Amino acid sequence: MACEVKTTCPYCGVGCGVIARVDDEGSVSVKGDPEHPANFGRLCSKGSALAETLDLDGRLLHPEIGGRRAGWDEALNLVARRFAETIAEHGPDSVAFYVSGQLLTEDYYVANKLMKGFIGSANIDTNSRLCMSSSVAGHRRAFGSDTVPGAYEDLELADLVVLTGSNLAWCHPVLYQRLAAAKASRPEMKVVVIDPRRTMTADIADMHLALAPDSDVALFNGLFAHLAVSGAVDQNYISAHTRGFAEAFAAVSALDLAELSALTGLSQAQLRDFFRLFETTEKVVTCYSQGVNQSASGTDKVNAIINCHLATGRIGRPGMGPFSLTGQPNAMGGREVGGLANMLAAHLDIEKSVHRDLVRRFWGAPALAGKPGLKAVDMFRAVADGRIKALWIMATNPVVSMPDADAVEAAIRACPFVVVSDILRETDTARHAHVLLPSLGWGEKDGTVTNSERRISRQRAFLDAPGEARPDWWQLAEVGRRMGFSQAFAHASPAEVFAEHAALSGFENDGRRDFDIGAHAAIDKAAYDDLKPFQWPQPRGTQPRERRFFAEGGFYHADGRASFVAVDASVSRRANDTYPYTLNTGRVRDHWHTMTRTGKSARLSAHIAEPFAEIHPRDAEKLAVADADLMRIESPYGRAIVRALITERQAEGSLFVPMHWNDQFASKGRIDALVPPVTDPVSGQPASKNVAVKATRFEARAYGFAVSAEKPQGVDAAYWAIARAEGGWRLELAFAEQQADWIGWCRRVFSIPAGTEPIGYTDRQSGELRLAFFDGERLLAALFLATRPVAVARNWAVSQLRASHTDLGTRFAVAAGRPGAGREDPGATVCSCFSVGVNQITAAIRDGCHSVQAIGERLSAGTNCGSCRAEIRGIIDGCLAAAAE
Ligand SMILES: Nc1nc2c(c(=O)[nH]1)N[C@H]1C(S)=C(S)[C@@H](COP(=O)(O)OP(=O)(O)OC[C@H]3O[C@@H](n4cnc5c(=O)[nH]c(N)nc54)[C@H](O)[C@@H]3O)O[C@H]1N2
Ligand SMILES: Nc1nc2c(c(=O)[nH]1)N[C@H]1C(S)=C(S)[C@@H](COP(=O)(O)OP(=O)(O)OC[C@H]3O[C@@H](n4cnc5c(=O)[nH]c(N)nc54)[C@H](O)[C@@H]3O)O[C@H]1N2
Ligand code: SF4
Ligand SMILES: [Mo]
Repeated sequence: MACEVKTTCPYCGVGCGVIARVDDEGSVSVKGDPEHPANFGRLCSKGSALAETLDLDGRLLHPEIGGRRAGWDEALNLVARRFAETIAEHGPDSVAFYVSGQLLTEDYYVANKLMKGFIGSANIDTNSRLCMSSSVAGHRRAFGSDTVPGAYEDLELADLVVLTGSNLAWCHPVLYQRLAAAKASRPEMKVVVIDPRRTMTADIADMHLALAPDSDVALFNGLFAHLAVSGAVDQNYISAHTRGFAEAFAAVSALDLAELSALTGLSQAQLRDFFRLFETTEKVVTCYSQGVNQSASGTDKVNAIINCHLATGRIGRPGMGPFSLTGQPNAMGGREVGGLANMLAAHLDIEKSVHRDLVRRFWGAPALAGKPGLKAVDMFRAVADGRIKALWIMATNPVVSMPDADAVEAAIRACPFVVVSDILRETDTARHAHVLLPSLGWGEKDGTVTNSERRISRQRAFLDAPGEARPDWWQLAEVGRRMGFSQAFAHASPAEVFAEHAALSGFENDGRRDFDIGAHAAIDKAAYDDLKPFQWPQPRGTQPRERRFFAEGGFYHADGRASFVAVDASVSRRANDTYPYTLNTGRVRDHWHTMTRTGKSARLSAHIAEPFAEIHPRDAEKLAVADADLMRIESPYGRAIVRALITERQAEGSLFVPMHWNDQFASKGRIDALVPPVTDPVSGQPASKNVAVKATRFEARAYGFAVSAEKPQGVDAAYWAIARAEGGWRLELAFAEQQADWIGWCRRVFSIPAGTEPIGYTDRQSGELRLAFFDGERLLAALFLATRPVAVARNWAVSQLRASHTDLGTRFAVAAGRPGAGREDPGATVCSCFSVGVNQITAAIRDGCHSVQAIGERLSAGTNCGSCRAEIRGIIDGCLAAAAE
């Protein structure tokens, strides 16, 4: 029977409410939940495409031991036994869990309890170390707790929104849309974007400050000095609620504009304008994300920002405050359960004996960890050098996402015992596991997540568990029980875990700790199933209510005051003579992390189908790299091969490469292989956005593009990248040598049945070769080769996989690689909801559609999720500028 279930999107930290509908035939569709206070019905491109990522293709459906299918009992017994033996022989610190901000709070709680309370080590760290740990550290230095003071509404209420190190348009698209809508209704509202490159987010900015990499501390220290000198500081707030102002001011007071300009690469006029705008606008929100966190000075950047808000008392009031945008759906929940190696559950501090004692008593823990454990980068070092001998990796793919990724892979490969819990059977990490445990994925599992504004929402199951997959919390609790802790891990449902977590948050709290959801300590299954999204805190005996922190002080340092932190403005330049470029890494609009889920969607894969490097035209010229050429990028740690995307949006001297591509989708796209294991000294967060590299043009003898109905197998090319496409797959290729037998190559790679003859065409002079294989009217595969990057119209070629080729003419058109009359090439996909390509948009612009709205009316592009609206605006601007020249 058809049913509708309210749940929460599993992607970014905006935490949008989703209504999933399963119809009578079992097919799933999703829409935004109009009642959810994060999105009020909106969804972005990734959220809208959720239903396309739920197929069982590639899923891990049974436990495996050493590559063979095993039963749950056997697998769990083995995990429990190997962990127990390793601990008995080498002590509790010889084992570790590496978990994820994509776990649900209940999973995370059980993992943390098992490691820190019962195994007796704090060697549990999470991919949030790579994501949020600088924010956590900065919050704790300033506030005495890891508290996000404000709410999303503040972005709408502010008169100035500063976005620094955040590509909100692509990474938090629904929040970006809320901001864009607020700005459209109140045009006097100002937006400043601070990012070395001009991202899509900059398109709504009144001011884009393309600062030099990692010069944020200098910029915000300069702002702090300006605020102090111009009299914009709030002396009452400073004296009533803070400490350390004088020291922090002393650290910045000598900075003059000339020096700041040299440090940040911004002109004095830009600095003056920004400082003045901030000074004269009371309602300011400063949002920040990975351009701030992922840095060797990440924690200092966070404190430099917070200093400016504390100095002006602009915190915790409507439309005001520093705002850390969390990345993963449950980055915040993970912090609440103490998933980081240097935290305890319920925002308690592992380094405080009273806090340890409290948790010990609450859990009845026999072996509460007495000191912080190893942070991610150090954890994998300890795996590499043999200190850690048993490792359980859950809901994260470190072979792709950790810095020094090749070394991380080698460490995992060498580790005596590795357990991986994932939803997929083959990931770059899972292939090295001794034991593979099949987890439930989104739509199958039940639990809670906390979004960036402290709002706890339910994820609810609406699909049956596939195969023998089981929830992550259950796997952990089973292992806990089998290690002899049956009472502590007797939970029978996520509701019971949540109730215990809520009870701990309220235990001996009395308002002394920020995180308190004691109101839910006695929640039963029915109430849990019914739980509406609510913001914490919600102490025992209170009703949910929206509140902000710190407008009236009340910080969590012992004296109740916030700390100013004196931070060093010097900028360390990593690029050098041998490695002259700064490699910056991050995200694209339609892919999620290591692509294990979004890589399944043809629609999402059509936006950007291969790994690329954004490079400034002058740098491209220096390197003799033309558009669509391939580039080799190298650091002392590793190398990658990616497509060149020449654009003035990139700053000279910098390259931007997405973090997403893994070994399943590209030959050499794992960019973290190049990123050194350099971390922030306070937070331990890797500096993934400032890597010294060199770049060269990648020379190939032949370039290719192919489409194939079957997934390409065993592609032996110097460069390849595959992507899902409607009706099959698309493949980009480059070869160091010409092949002697291209037909045989195609037969093998595209699984062409014997006896199927290609139609083809070669031009020996130009080196062009086209081959197309048909099964009756259906295209099986087509390969287009040239000695230069192939210029065939990609989306047109892809669409041929689903077209029927009744007459020989259209088959030859495929082989010729040219759309016939009446078959226009739509161009690269811009709007993934309606599959509208760039060529269609430029044609509409030529026809007089000169606004995003007009394009929407003509082509529907941008009218559903809206994630592509910034790009459409960019295309319009580009076309109109070109026409004006
Ligand atoms: N589409 C999509 N959305 C996502 C994700 C995804 O994988 N795909 N992942 C989610 C997760 S887990 C996270 S953590 C968030 C991340 O969200 P964001 O932090 O917004 O995304 P990034 O692209 O990693 O980096 C943001 C920007 O920081 C800039 N930057 C680089 N160096 C500096 C610097 O020194 N100073 C400043 N001020 N800026 C700099 C980069 O140029 C980049 O544009 O996105 C979440 N949302
Ligand atoms: N160079 C560079 N590196 C980066 C970043 C960057 O900006 N630049 N960003 C960093 C950041 S902010 C982050 S958050 C990380 C993200 O990096 P990862 O966490 O490694 O990336 P994901 O692809 O999200 O990995 C999640 C894994 O969990 C699996 N999975 C999905 N659902 C479930 C489930 O319910 N249970 C279980 N057990 N498994 C599941 C997926 O199949 C996938 O294998 O990358 C970091 N690495
Ligand atoms: S903004 Fe998009 S990815 Fe993020 S939670 Fe909302 S729908 Fe999901
Ligand atoms: Mo993240």
